[in-house]
Amino acid sequence: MKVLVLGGDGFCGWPTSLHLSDLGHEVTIVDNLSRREIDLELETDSLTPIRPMGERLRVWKELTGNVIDFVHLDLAEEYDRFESLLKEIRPDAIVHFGEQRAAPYSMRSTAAKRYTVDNNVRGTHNVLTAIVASGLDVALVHLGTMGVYGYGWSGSAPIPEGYLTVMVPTPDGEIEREILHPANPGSVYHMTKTLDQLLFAFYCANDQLRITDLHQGIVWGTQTPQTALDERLINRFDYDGDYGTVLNRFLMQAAIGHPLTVHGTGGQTRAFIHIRDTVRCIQIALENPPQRGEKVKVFNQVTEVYRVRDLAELISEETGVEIANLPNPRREAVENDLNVSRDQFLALGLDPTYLSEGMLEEIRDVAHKYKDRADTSKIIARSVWRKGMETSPDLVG
Ligand code: NAD
Ligand code: USQ
Repeated sequence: MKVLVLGGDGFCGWPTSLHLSDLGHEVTIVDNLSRREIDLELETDSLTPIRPMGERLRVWKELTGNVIDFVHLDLAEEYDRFESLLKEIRPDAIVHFGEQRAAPYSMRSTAAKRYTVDNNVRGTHNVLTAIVASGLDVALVHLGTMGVYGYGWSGSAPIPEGYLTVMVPTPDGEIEREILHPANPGSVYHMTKTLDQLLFAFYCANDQLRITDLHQGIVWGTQTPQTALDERLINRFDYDGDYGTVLNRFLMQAAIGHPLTVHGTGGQTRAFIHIRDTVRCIQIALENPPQRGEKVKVFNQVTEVYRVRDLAELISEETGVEIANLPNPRREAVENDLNVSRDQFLALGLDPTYLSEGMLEEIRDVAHKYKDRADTSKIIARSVWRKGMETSPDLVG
């Protein structure tokens, strides 16, 4: 297949591009490198030493003989170039990772809120209109998030894969309807993903586009077999208060002996998936696209569910590092349960990497190895959901 990977320089997009190239697909990465620019803005950096795109692609070709092309393009701002690119390459499939993906970053300022909405919603809409304009029968796989459902909204009922069957009261009695699960975003970033869902529903119904939306949980881990081939192919590892996600942050904090930064009581329950399983899920989604005329196919892309304080206790027991309960900079439920349906990927052959197997490898091979690159002043999360909310001072000097 010819595959365009939008956002292919990022944490999920880079290992996915290598995985698909390794399988023999012709991959073209499209990215505006905005994630690297945001690191400069935040004065932080990946814990792992990621190399420039040109070097990454040269090394991949040297080691495997496989060529990946790269197009520097802004999906939100450069519509005409994107439409021309589609017509020129005529891809069979597009994988869309190219959005601003950090909830704390999306809440840190008015400018960041506006940027996140402009970038994500315009970018996704541009992708959809370009597919229609090109007339191509291309399968689109989009990375959505578990956060579109809200956490614990349906109590102990499992969160279905995208759709909910409801009874609608009418004067003539109840009628059964299948609806998109109600949207319950907890940040401006998560809100953009709920808007993406409506765009997909419309273009699927109106233009019969073939779309898969992957509602992914929090991705942890760093390396895949391909990124581990050579240090110059290494994947990024975010640990800062805006972009670092909870499990990788805890693993990095354990490696440098920093107290584990639990927000509040750590009662939030979230879904997780290892990066090795992310790339496999994308492959499975590409191999099982919806037919023309079928509704948007939604998968819950998660393998495990943990409460944040249980994660902290697990890592603390394993490594001896202490736990710190800090003021929570977010507005979120103090405690929530989460029960997620995740049958489709397992039925299609996914064999997950569980935390019990991957945790020590991650601490030893990545977090500990690169611990000297850590800037401890970037660890505490300081982007608050509402002005005036309390945040913690740095815990180490
Ligand atoms: P990332 O920030 O590392 O990668 C996103 C990439 O997209 C970056 O390389 C960035 O430069 C690029 N990009 C952003 N806006 C663009 C634009 N307008 N034009 C071109 N390129 C653009 O993020 P990630 O962690 O790899 O996440 C990828 C996708 O997966 C996101 O959409 C995110 O919402 C989703 N997701 C991520 C996680 C996670 O834990 N990392 C979990 C669930 C879902
Ligand atoms: N948390 C802590 N301590 C920390 C960091 C986070 O207690 O040091 C808590 C947060 O308060 C939150 C939970 O851990 O309750 C998860 O936070 P996170 O930053 O790991 O995850 P989140 O903001 O939800 O976002 C990440 C990705 C996003 C993706 C989402 C999937 O950045 O792109 O969409 O995970 S999900 O959470 O399933 O919606």
